Amino acid sequence: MKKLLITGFEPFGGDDKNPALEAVKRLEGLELEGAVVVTCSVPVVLQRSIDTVIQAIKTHQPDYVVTVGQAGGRSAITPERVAINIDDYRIPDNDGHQPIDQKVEETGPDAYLSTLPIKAMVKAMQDKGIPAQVSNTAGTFVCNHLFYGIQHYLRETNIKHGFVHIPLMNEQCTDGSKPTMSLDSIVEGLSIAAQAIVDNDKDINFGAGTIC
Ligand code: PCA
Repeated sequence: MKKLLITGFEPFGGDDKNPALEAVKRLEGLELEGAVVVTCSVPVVLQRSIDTVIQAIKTHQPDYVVTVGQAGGRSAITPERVAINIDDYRIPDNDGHQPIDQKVEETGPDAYLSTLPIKAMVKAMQDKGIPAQVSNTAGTFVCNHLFYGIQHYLRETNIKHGFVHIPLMNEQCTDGSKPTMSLDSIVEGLSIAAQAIVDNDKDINFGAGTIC
């Protein structure tokens, strides 16, 4: 039986909830076909985010790692394609760090690509009626920082990792000014994406690019 570690960020930026953490609580112990899900919560803090996930990897010895965070303003579940070696925080993290134009890893490459089958994940979610898209930017805040840091840590292993951004939950924005999704749909989407990861050693060839 394979193991899939799914991590969820804590609330940040003055919010009292983060859909990533709420979703991860519901996903703990989920039995997929051929894998079981384990989870952990992650502080929205520069280095501690990476240290927390590395510790969970050491504890659980997973085959796959999916790190998940909130992207307020997105209307779909978005597996990220690329992590960049830049911290440029528009707001402080939960411990008050606000790096501007600093590297995540001083000696690391400019970018790492996700090693998850992002297109298979997107197609599986779309096929089951969950809005999903490939994203080509994880931003320059703690989500990108964690995505980059874990890719760097896992670079010489067979453990696959990628980051997924999810929309706000319905109750986080009730005035209609931002797109939202129900927690049930977010959890269903992440479960479908998790199964697609286990089912697809190699990604599928499926057009999901964007034109600016
Ligand atoms: N989203 C933020 C950090 C934590 C989270 O859930 C981001 O996109 O960087």
